[in-house]
Amino acid sequence: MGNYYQPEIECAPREQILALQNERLVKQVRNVYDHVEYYRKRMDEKGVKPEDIRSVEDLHKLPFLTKDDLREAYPYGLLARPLSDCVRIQSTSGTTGRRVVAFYTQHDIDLWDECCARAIMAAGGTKDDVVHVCYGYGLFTGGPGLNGGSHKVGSLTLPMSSGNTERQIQFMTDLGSTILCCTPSYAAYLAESIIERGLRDKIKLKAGIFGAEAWTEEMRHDIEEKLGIKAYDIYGLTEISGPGVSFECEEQTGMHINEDHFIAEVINPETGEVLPEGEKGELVFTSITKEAFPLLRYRTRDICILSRKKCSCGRTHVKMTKPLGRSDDMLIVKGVNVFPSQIETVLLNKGYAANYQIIVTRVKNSDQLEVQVEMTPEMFSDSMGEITGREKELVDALKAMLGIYAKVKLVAPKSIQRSEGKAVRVIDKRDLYGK
Ligand code: DLL
Repeated sequence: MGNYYQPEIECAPREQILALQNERLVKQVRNVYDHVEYYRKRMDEKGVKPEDIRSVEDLHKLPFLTKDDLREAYPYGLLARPLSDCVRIQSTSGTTGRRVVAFYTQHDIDLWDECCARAIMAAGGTKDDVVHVCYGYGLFTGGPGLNGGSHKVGSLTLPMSSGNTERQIQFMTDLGSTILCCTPSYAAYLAESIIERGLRDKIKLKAGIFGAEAWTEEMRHDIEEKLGIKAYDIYGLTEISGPGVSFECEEQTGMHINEDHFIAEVINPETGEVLPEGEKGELVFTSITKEAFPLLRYRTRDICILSRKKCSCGRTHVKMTKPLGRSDDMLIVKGVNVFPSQIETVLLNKGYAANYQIIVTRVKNSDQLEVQVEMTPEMFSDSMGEITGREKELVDALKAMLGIYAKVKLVAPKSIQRSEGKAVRVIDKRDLYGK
């Protein structure tokens, strides 16, 4: 028997989930049409009436919503409840420089917390756990989301927020934290710091719940080994609530999407056509239980694949792969598509830690790709010959993976600035789209 927060819904038969989705979708469409002018206008423009949407099968008739719509409607244009019913806002971390503000009623917060509680219990969490949350607290959804989930489970919650690594480690050892929640890049940094201080035997961690940024399987193994834990992925976005839109179970073959709250579709990002299960495309969500800020057919720009294969954990909700890239962050270097995760895979395979930066410039109309990589302390050497040899090895491995030349510069351990939130992996200096 697995460890579930709401087994009756997490493991419900497919027909039951579908019936719930149909009922909630019909209500939500009517609700936004009646209460949100922005939706009414968009639906009228497309010639769709609420009564045209009778089940999930009709979802494709609705217009998509994008980040541009959110910006256009900023701040209150998509609110479906009076502001006096709202109790909270959260906002995106702004890694792409665009802010989005999402609103929540108390009921929205409760449901969001439940989604995070499902994720914590899927990672083995119980009321006896000490949940160490070092996602940022504040406008970012990471801290508040996992904090709320941990309360629902009844675990002892340490609302650490990000930063101050000394203090993180001290609380972790003194209070015996058992579940660590933070970005994978911060988990890797904490792991390094714990080992450096010789405290690996003093920590009691058993699991980690890491998300909010892309990370590879190689990075997962690295963190698992260094901290002696099982590392679970968690996915979400501010617009749809925050962390806990989907989460990994012990099978670790994708993340279960909380389908009683969010309907997932995968589309061709070029044409908008809905793709069949198993095909790779852009993930689109419809929130069917949100009161304050319900988004219909919201384009996430995250590229993934959905799967309804039976899961050994007993959960019946559809699974998504880790985001395999974004339809808008893929780098095109010398005409070749480059995903930062491909570069990370090469580095970790060659024994480097995930401390690197990708710098793209354009010199005389020619793209230049440079990867700066930190050496591990064991690799660090004064011998130029040794360093040059290592750089050449990486150049060849990157060429094999990407098909193009990337200059490699090895730098001293700890010289690339650490992030307490999302790591800045790519510096694109080309100004491709104008300022
Ligand atoms: O990052 C919410 C979150 C907090 C998720 C804590 C997980 C843990 P935003 O700042 O709005 O929200 O960024 C959302 O981050 O569209 C993805 O591109 C990326 N992302 C989120 N989780 C993952 C993940 C939070 N597990 C955007 N793997 C999303 C890869 C992720 N990318």
